[in-house]
Amino acid sequence: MKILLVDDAKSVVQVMTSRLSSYGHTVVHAENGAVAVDLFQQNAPDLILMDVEMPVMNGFEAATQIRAIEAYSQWAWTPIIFLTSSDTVNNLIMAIEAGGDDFMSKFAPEPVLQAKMKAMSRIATLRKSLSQANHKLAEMANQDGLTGLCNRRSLDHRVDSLWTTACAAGLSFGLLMIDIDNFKKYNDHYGHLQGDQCLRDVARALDQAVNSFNRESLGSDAFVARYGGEEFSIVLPGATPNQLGSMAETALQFVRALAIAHEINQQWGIVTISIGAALVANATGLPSTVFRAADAQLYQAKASGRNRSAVAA
Ligand code: GH3
Ligand code: MG
Ligand code: MG
Ligand code: MG
Repeated sequence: MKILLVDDAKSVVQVMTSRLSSYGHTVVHAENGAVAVDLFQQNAPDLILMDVEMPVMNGFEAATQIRAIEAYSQWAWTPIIFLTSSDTVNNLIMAIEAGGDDFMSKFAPEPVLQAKMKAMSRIATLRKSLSQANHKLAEMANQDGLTGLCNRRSLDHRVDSLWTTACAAGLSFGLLMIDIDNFKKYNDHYGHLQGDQCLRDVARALDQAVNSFNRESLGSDAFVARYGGEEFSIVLPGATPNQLGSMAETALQFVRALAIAHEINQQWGIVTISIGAALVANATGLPSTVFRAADAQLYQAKASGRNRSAVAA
């Protein structure tokens, strides 16, 4: 484990450091609570051993500050064991109230320290795998299982937040609604498994189109999501009308360049998409306005022949 040892008494630090190191742990030392809070942020330790009485900032105050910092990130809870010279009931209560997890005498016999460190190592290992699993779950909850793009849930969430920012700052907001042409026929002709593969390939092409757009329009943070079925959305926060049109053109070309055979897609013989594009110059009200406008354009693109984009003037 990486242990943050906080104590102002040199003799205690010397003994504890040599014992903990001999059990295979790495020790980072802070001489008071204020230094401990800094080192905690820099080092992300697995365990904190914290003295109570110290100059500048005592251990209870430092623990309170560390818990306040942890409150900003999910699943963060570093075990804190207070080191005390007196095992009074009052000290125990104060320690738990300050966010401590346990309480140990500085003069505890070595086997006690060793046993406690063994238990803490188990917790540290468990904590790491739990946190990894939770991050993985959070990622999966926002990802479309078939294509790996942002899913609808994540799209709604990101649009809400970007829209709020755009409204507050008076920024523009662009949206492309994309629909694969004659995809029902594709499934009927080639089967659903190949249909799934086609969706993955189109998703990857759209993602590459967005990445290339972002590289060219420096600082742009456009992203693509699977809206549902064979429909995708590209969100363009802060876009200009030119950028909106150029993003639509790039997306059309990237999908055409895949050259996926689709014998019964009108005269083209390959998979194509239609795009409806809309832009609000000054975001205000609800984002559904721009979704409706893009949908209306998508309808136009389909009605006027497919394999093209229609951009709201
Ligand atoms: P249009 O050019 O007017 O958009 O015609 P279309 O055939 O693409 O549109 P329609 O809405 O009639 O059909 C969409 C098809 O997309 C029907 C549905 O089976 C298929 N689809 C939706 N989600 C999936 C999926 O996850 N996998 C596969 N293989 N097909 C899907
Ligand atoms: Mg002290
Ligand atoms: Mg559709
Ligand atoms: Mg379609």
